[in-house]
Amino acid sequence: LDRLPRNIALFGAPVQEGAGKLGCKMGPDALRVADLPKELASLGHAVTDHGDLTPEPATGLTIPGAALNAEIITGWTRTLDKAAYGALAAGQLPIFLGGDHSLSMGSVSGAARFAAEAGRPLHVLWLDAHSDFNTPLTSPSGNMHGMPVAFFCGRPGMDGILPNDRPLVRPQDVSIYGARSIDHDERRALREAGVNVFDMRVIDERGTGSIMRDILDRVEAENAMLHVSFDVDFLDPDLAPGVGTAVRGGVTYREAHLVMEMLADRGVTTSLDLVELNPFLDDRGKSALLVVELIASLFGRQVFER
Ligand code: NNH
Ligand code: MN
Ligand code: MN
Ligand code: MN
Repeated sequence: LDRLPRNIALFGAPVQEGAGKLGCKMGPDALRVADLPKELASLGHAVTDHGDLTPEPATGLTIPGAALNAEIITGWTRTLDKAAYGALAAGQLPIFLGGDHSLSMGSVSGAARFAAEAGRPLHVLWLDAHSDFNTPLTSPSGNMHGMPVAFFCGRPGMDGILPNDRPLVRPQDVSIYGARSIDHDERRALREAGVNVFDMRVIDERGTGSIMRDILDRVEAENAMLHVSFDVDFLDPDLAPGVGTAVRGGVTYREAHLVMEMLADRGVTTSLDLVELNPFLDDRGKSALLVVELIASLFGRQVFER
């Protein structure tokens, strides 16, 4: 088991323009009020909160199709790409406090850029009720939080947000876990690209342990870096109501902890997003508090030392 102390860098990314409902911009502060920095420090990690980032100005972009607030999201993507790359290059483990899921366009791209230079593959574990594989040409909503996986896998249609020759993530290195809402055109594109999709049905059938073991065995076998992107709506909405696009039939309390505990056992996580928490829709902070509890499991809290 590997439970080394980590050098953790927290970055707030109060972006909400990628989602269809307002409120995600309060996410970073809700996670701080729920004591995320103190919980991580109590587990023995060195934690630095770098406060909230701000998006670079970005104008003059033409994206065909439906991409709402594309210029704001482009600015955030450029800022977050640099923050992720810079933290990893400084030997830190960055945690991005969202903010909606469009922030992962930048955080994952920066991690991919660092991994490419380090000569290691980047794997992505996408914990989400949704697959976020739309492009502006397929999206039914135009909301860019439904597009980040397509963006960092290099699906066409979002040129100019970052350089087109940037390092991408290979679709077969992405595992989407917890899916139960996939749009019609996304489904075909996911299959054609070869993304690993573990939907709720397969989780019910195989169980968390078996699936996570396979995902983590591959990360270790390939000496890959691992970016974990935690969309709060991956959890069942009875547990975590503070999200803008709740879908029933989600991951249970124990299933979610087991995902985190198995990640902690392997110690392979190199960067992390906490996204889609909408404190305006929450019930007395319960979603924020649960996220903090789960992240403590991911960073080594356990019932019984093994
Ligand atoms: N698939 C839908 C869309 O593209 C919903 C995406 N919403 C999310 N994704 N919350 O995680 O608009
Ligand atoms: Mn998402
Ligand atoms: Mn989602
Ligand atoms: Mn626990």
